[in-house]
Amino acid sequence: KPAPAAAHSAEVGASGVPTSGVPTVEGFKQAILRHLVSTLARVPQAATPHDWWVATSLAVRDSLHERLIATQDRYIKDNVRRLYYLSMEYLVGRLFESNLYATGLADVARTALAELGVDYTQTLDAELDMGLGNGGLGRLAACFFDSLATLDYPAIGYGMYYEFGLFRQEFVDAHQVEHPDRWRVFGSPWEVLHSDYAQEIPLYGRVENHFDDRGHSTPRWVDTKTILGLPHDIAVAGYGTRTVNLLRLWSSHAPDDFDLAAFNEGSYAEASRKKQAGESISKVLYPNDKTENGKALRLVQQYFFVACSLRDILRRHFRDPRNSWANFADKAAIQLNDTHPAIAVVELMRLMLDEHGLGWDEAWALTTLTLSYTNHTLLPEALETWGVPLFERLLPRHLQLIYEINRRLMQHCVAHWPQDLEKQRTCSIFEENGAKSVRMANLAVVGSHTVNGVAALHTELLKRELFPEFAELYPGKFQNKTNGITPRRWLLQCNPRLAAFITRTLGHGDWVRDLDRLRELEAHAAQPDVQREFLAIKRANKAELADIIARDCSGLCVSPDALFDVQIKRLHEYKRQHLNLLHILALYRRLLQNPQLDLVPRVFIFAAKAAPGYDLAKNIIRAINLVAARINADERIGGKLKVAFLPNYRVSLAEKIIPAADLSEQISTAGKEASGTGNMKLALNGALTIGTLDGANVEIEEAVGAENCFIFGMTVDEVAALRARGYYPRSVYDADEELRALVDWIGSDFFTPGEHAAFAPLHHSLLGGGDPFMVLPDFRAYSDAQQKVEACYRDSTQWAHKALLNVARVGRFSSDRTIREYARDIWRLPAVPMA
Ligand code: B1H
Repeated sequence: KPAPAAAHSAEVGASGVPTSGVPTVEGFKQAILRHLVSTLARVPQAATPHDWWVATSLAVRDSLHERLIATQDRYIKDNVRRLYYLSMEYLVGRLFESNLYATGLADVARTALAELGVDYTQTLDAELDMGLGNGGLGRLAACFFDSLATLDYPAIGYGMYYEFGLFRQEFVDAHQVEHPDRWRVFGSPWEVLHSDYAQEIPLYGRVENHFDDRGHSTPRWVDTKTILGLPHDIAVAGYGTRTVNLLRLWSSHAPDDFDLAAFNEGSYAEASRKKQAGESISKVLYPNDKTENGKALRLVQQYFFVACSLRDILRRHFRDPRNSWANFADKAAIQLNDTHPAIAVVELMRLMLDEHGLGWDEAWALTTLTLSYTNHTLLPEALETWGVPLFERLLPRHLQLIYEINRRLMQHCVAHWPQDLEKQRTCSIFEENGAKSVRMANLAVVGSHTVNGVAALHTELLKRELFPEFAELYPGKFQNKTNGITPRRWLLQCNPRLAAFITRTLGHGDWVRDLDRLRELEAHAAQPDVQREFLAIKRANKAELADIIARDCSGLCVSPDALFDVQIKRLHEYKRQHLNLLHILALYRRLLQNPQLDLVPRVFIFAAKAAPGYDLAKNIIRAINLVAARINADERIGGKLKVAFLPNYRVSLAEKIIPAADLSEQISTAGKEASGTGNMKLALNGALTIGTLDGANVEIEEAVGAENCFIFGMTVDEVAALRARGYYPRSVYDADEELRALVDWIGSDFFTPGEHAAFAPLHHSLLGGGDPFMVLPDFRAYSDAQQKVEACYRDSTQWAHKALLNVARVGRFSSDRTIREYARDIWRLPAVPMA
């Protein structure tokens, strides 16, 4: 008999922390079983998939945390410059596989689980998504952290530890119904609570002036209430490196002495009610992607997590005797992910002025040397403003400081535009029309050294349309940083067939850390065997998705040979899911008029959540669901059209849809989608784009070539010109007979027998409501582009060639490229590779 294998391959420890190497299969099996018994008190025979998932995750975490400690030790020892990323949202999804890949344990774990008789897919499907974000903005933050660790950049992500992430969506009678997302009721193996880093945060109260002997007054923020912040740490490991960074997410609590008086008087219930108020702050993620509603709790959330994070940053800085305020800006770069954390401008000033005794000029210099701000949208309804009375009640001292920041800003503006009151007014942090309010975007621009947009077109519009005065006032402050996606999750993990095929074809797997190397695929894209294999992979992925559609869409049966036409994103008018719906209706109508019509069979796949208060978005969901029911049941069209609306769109579902997509719908009104990132994920997985010249679509067309995607519709300038001329949907409607029939159809009871005017909100938005996102004038161009798609898809060789060229040419949309640019141009952040 051979000697039993060692549990670990030997390895030298770092910084006095014993470090084990990658465990052997045998060692890993033992670790799983040990966690099963010691943590879960389970025997293997009784273990559920959830138990196996926890036990395996804990075994992975052993390696993860050793590396985390080693990384952080190194950062501390070398007193490195760090990036601090402030974001209200991290749409992480599942961590099981990404941690397996990052620790190099993927194969070991697969074998170990197999030898234990445990199903791998069932195990990873036991993990609930960490859905602490709404959509693209939150997912971008998650991709950035994958890249930051992979590229060895020292970074800490600060955010909120929501008890409930984005709601779970269900369809009942075709309506969206929301349920709480109880993602952590059973706990999470990925997090660690560090109670010694708790923070106490003041809120409410009032400002008092205290006069010293010489009559100088100092303001004091008094009679505040205190909220306790607890940090929950989640390790984020890089791929192919030993660097492990941290997400530090804050949960809110009432302090221990929350109301001793009430408690001692026996008012236990009253005391615990106050405790609940303390905990409510981090209870739930606001689900209103882009629509601000001025709710006090949301501002409290923003301030709470910013205040906790800045205190944590200062604690870390001053813990090192080598540090002082003099080198603060050398050691910290703080990025604001949209305006949600913009209160950081003021809180950092307040900490320096009121708690550390710095003077205004020094404090302002340090603040603006440290902070930078990313803008993610031009939509006016998403630009945050808070009423001055609300500010006064919650953060009275901050309001005072904003007045002073604004006074100095206005001096600058008056000096720059002595005659132009309008420009001065536009730059003011205060909106004075009607109820006075604080404009967080202006605050963020003024308090940052750099402001960036998220795609070339978006940044141009940012400078030209949203902030032309600031662009003039601060030349050089505005930059572009086109978004990206991590190729680890969005190709290697989600599409193992395509990933293995690429590695085989190129003869290496270096593309996983250097996505530009996909370019080498170009040389193979015209080879028939390569094209055949690509199509076989796509078909296998589509067959898997077909099973999911059958499971999640009440048994709906779709053919993997049909064209899978995919639109997956939040439901918003500007994203124009209703333009897609009009096209579906057009095909259906053409088929009813001519059952012999030779159409390429298509499956239209949707997944989208609507903000719970967004009635029109919910009406569009209902319309798609009811049209789907009607079309899917209509035997006259011989199964040529199917419509599947998958419920509960989330990261883990995206990972199953994207590898199976043939066509990627990116059809927003030009100028409205800041970037888009789903467009990149779909192209990377070999879907062709049908899209407008909006957001990053512009750069995708540039990268893949106009002949390898389907661009249609009005440009930003054409949209503006039509708007200026005066746009009347009625005139487009009158001039296009087919379009007229389709709009009338939506207004009829055809899809809702017995229910009158079910789609009235949608119908009204298209016609009487002025069609604000210009769906009708883009319809004909869209329909024509779809005919080109169809013709191209019939020639599978040609299609495969184009799809392969898409994969080969989208390397620049790796978030590794994006992060390198931020590190170089905005953060001035050196990488710190672990030995
Ligand atoms: C994006 C948001 C957003 N832009 C407010 N703005 C939110 C705004 O909860 N809120 O209050 C939540 C989200 N999200 C998206 O960011 C853009 O629409 C996409 O085009 C872009 O790709 C993504 C990442 O930059």
